[in-house]
Amino acid sequence: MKIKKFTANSFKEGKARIFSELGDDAVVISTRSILRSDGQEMVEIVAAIDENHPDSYSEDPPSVAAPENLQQSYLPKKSETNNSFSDTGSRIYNEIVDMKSQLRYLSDLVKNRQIASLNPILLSLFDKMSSNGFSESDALNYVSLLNTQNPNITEKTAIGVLLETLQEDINILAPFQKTGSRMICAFIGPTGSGKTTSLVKLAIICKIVLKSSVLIVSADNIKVGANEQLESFASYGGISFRQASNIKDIKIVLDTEKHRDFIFIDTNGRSYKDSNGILELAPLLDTCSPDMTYLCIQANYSSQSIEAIYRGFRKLKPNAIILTKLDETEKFGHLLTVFKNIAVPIAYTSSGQRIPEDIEPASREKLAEIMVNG
Ligand SMILES: Nc1nc2c(ncn2[C@@H]2O[C@H](COP(=O)(O)OP(=O)(O)O)[C@@H](O)[C@H]2O)c(=O)[nH]1
Ligand SMILES: [Mg+2]
Repeated sequence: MKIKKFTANSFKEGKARIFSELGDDAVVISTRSILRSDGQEMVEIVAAIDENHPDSYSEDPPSVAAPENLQQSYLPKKSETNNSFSDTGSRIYNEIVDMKSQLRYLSDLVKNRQIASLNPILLSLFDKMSSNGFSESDALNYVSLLNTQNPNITEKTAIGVLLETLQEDINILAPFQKTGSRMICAFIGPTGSGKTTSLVKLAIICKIVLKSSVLIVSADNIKVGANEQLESFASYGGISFRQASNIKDIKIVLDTEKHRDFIFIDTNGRSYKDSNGILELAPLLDTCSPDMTYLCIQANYSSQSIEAIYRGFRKLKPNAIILTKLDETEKFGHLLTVFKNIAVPIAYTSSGQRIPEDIEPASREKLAEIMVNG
């Protein structure tokens, strides 16, 4: 297969050159709009031709090595070329690929035009957001909004309005309070996501600040040393501790600890990819029927991973998220995708290992601030 990159003034011109140079069976693989250094908009098209195809234009060796998957997914297989039905199929397929490329080209074009229409202040804000982890399209959506509101906006006002707009998109949950009846809180999430540490931090805060009667229960019977670790944390905070290695134990604990204000239940970490493993926790949670189930997620994961973790644990019906390891997170703009795509609010943020200091109720202001300014 031969792959070649073309740069042209328009998509139409580029396609004409592709067909004249590579032949009628050339396939457009990708298209993007680019800006030349003199500001001229150009289109860059990557096209390919299967040299095994009977109509292929040349016997020359390929100028660029073609990845295996491109050969498999974009071009008709050689055996199919003798079959008119397959020919029609591959022609339709090529047209779809072509249309998708054109759509991508058009969306790039719109994006480049939007960027070009920004004044220098909004352009530098767009750059700042992009380098702080926002996706290009999110950054552009927000600054374009500012552009339409007031084209002569100052930097200070722009940042102020941006922070306010972002805050509206951040869904948070107020910290829990003593309610007068027993509150059961379960902590779930991937291994190492900070479940045990967050649980102990909150348990100590409940005991000291809310002057509550608190019990910590370890239902983590997989991780070696998990019970001992939690027991020593509990004793460090002067908090009662019980272990429950099965559903029967949990029932006994809940029946005999009715006088508590709070019961905090620690669970085993599970990989978000292990849906069976996650579902194994369901009977435990059904038995406890927690008032709150906190899903602990590390903020330093990519937005795709965070969303995948949420999707993995969604079956256990978490009510809120505890975002952990903010202190080990480089950029925060990616969290916007999380706030927009995950229906569950953020309850707490954790920014360190110190118990109990390094946890606080989620704050829209602080989250928006770190997203924009790092
Ligand atoms: N830097 C940092 N470390 C944390 C934070 N939360 C938890 N950790 C550490 O991450 C490790 C795993 O935490 P742990 O609570 O045991 O995770 P679990 O497996 O989900 O229970 C421990 O070393 C914790 O001290 C945080 O917010 N920041
Ligand atoms: Mg743990």
